[in-house]
Amino acid sequence: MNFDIHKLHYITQGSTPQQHLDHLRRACEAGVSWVQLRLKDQPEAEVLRLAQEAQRYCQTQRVALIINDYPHVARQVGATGVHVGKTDLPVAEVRRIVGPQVVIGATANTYEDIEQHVRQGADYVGLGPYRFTTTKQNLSPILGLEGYRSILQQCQQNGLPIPIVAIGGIEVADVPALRAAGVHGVAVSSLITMAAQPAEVISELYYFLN
Ligand code: TZP
Ligand code: MG
Repeated sequence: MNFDIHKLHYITQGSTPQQHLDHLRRACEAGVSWVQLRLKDQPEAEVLRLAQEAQRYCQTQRVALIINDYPHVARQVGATGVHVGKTDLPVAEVRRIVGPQVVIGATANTYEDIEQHVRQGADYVGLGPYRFTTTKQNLSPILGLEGYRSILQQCQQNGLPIPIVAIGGIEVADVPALRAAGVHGVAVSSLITMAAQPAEVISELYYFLN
């Protein structure tokens, strides 16, 4: 399927499930149109409950909801997509669970990761981390701008047809160089969650992404 993968992805964070939902709503009210519910260390039943609530809200706002880690939950709630990382199910297996109509995003840290995700049918790749961040545990090696340049160059040389979204400690000022390197978009969590004026940050991000 040819999905419209948005250029700005907001990833939830929070110390309680309710905080994830509150942050998700705040980000949507401030202008994001693509959000990833990223709950860690919760029973699947709780993830399902929150995903249902998030999906109801996102539908009223015409926001795309991506569920991190849980393909069955994504399918059950009718989410736009699911995102899987290196320690989750492989993309091909996720596709068997969710079918052709659901967006699959997958995390990559190397060119080889991207190649594998493309081969298995991913719809976008989250490539990172750009720089150190405390938002994610067990970070893969930091790529920095040079890492993106070299990986994206390999993608272009080999004609890998997939939108690549940069992630990990990204700030507004990073976006022009990342776009020039060839990324499709960026995924951010703290930048929007911690912003005193999230709408301003979001409009700056869109300015550089469009
Ligand atoms: N994957 C790589 S870095 C990261 C994830 C989920 C966290 C991104 O959050 P932040 O706060 O924008 O660094
Ligand atoms: Mg995961």
